[in-house]
Amino acid sequence: MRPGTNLGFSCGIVGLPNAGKTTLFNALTGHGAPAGAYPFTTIAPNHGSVLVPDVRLAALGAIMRSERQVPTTIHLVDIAGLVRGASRGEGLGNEFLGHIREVDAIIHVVRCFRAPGVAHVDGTVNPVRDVQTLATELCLADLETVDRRKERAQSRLKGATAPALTELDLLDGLAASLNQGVALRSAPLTPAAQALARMMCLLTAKPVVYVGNHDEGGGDPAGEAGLAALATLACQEQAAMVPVCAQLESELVELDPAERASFMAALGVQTLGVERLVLVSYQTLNLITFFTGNSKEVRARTLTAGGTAHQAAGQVHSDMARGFIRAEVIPSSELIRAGSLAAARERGLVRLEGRDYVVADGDVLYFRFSS
Ligand SMILES: Nc1nc2c(ncn2[C@@H]2O[C@H](COP(=O)(O)OP(=O)(O)O)[C@@H](O)[C@H]2O)c(=O)[nH]1
Ligand SMILES: [Mg+2]
Repeated sequence: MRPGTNLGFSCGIVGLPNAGKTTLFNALTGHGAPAGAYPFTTIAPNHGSVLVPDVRLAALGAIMRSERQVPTTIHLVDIAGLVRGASRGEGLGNEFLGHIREVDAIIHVVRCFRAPGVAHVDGTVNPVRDVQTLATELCLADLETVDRRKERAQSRLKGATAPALTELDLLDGLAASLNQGVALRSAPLTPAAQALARMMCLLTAKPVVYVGNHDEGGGDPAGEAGLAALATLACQEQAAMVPVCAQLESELVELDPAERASFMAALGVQTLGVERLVLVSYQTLNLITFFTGNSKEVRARTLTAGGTAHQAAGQVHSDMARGFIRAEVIPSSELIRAGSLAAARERGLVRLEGRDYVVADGDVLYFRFSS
């Protein structure tokens, strides 16, 4: 699940027990994993894929007369609720944090709904306190990882090699931030320290998106105040916050599209929070979409912004990257305006680009390669 591979991009869902993580996972994936009003309902992590909505796909499918339209996806991992002391093995323990070491970004679900029937580990609903509880656990978990690596670097130091010395300095810098409870993503790190934190898959170095999980319809001043407090906290951290009604949306996802539309109209809901969340996560991960297609299928695919035509070819197939010759490129907006690839070619809108061409969001790519 590393960036730039065919396995795609992934987000790990974290939060206290009963924050609504599994409910959100179900709303995102339409999976129907069991959610319950007791802490630790989730034991083994749930894995799933979420479709990234993109209106350009349908328009391109119509132009290419494709039989199938295949949206791009983000991989999701929903883990057990973490409690205070998780990094020391409380609750289901630290091993569960291991399930999210490999993800590219973190979705932090924060409870802003009251629901007296649903227990809260700390008795009351308080989003800012809950964020801090979890953030502390993630810092402690990272600190443990850093300390273990420091021990190894120190033992190598007996031969006093320069790399071990440098690494030890970098690790000390990481530990200093974590000891102050500062997430590495917010710490003023040198590029070398940032690279080490990423290489070690440290949790607090990953980008985060906060989800304020609230009840629909407003009319709950405490819930509204909680959302506002969470939004302020996210702003201070320069992170994104998306309000989502996970319970409602997990029910809507079960309906067929027509029924869902009429329910949403009746509730006065225009867009689903989960759709906004997917798009915000996409932006947070600095991802773009390009398209490939023919009469069989048109497909949206994901690339890190700044990725080249050669890397894009590698997303499609390793053979295409290996035998890459050139790519024909046209922005989807121009192809859609032209009405067909033939018309676009006639008007000279299709460019030939080499392997180092930097792909733009929305580009349609036709690869020429030798097999
Ligand atoms: N009222 C209300 N209940 C919710 C909401 N989201 C989740 N729940 C309920 O809270 C309980 C715990 O949810 P779950 O998704 O299992 O939490 P997790 O422990 O974070 O995975 C379940 O009974 C859900 O139905 C919400 O937005 N509003
Ligand atoms: Mg759960």
